Amino acid sequence: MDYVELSKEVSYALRHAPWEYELELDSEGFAPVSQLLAALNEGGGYDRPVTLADLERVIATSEKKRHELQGDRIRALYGHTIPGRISKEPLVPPETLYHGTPRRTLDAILQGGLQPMKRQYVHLSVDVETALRVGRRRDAQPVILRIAARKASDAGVAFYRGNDKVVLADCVPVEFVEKNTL
Ligand code: HQG
Repeated sequence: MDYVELSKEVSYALRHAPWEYELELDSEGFAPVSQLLAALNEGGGYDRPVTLADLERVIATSEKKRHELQGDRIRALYGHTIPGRISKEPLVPPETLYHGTPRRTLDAILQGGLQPMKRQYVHLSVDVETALRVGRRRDAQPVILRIAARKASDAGVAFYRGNDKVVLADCVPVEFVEKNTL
C-alpha cells in the first residue's frame, strides 16, 4: 500500500472534490468512513482494498496531522477549497504566528494583507520551522512573515484550530503582518 498516495487522495477527496467520491461532508467537514472507503476502493488505484486500518496508519505516520478520525467519520483538518465554508473551532491565538510565502508574493501581501486565496481560510504556522516548510513548497528561499496574532484577534480577526502546527484565520489585515527578522 502506497500510504503517501493514499494520504494525497484522501486530502483531495475531503478538501477539494468530495462530489467526485459521492461524499457529502457535514458542516465540520466530516464524511462517513465507510463511504470514503467504498469510493477509494471503487477507484481501484491500490494494490489491495483500502481499510480503516490503512486510514489510521496514514494519520499515525504522516509528518503532518492532515486528517482526523472521529468514531465512524473522517475529515480533513485544514486546506479546504470546496464551496460553502467548513466551520472550524474558534481559538484565541498565541501572541505571534508565522506564515511562509514565496518571495514573489510579498508585495501583494504587504498591499492587501493575507488572503485565503483559493482556500477557505488563511493558513498560519505556530513556529518558524513550520512556516519555512510551507514556504519551501514554492520557493527555495521563502519569506517568513511574523503575524501579530493576538493583536489581530483583539481587533476582531477570527482565528480557528487547524492542527497542532497550523492555525487558521480569516483575512489578516496588513497592519498585523511584518517581515520576520529573526
Ligand atoms: C499567498 C499545505 C497574493 C500565500 C501547507 C500562499 C499549509 C497571497 C498562497 C497549507 C496573498 C496560497 C496551506 C495576497 C496570501 N496576494 N498572494 N494578498 N495572501 N497569499 O497553498 O498557506 O501539505 O492556499 O502566502 O503546508 O501556502 O497540503 O496556502 O503562498 O499548511 O497538508 O497565497 O497547505 O499543507 O497558497 O498552504 P495555499 P499555504 P498540506
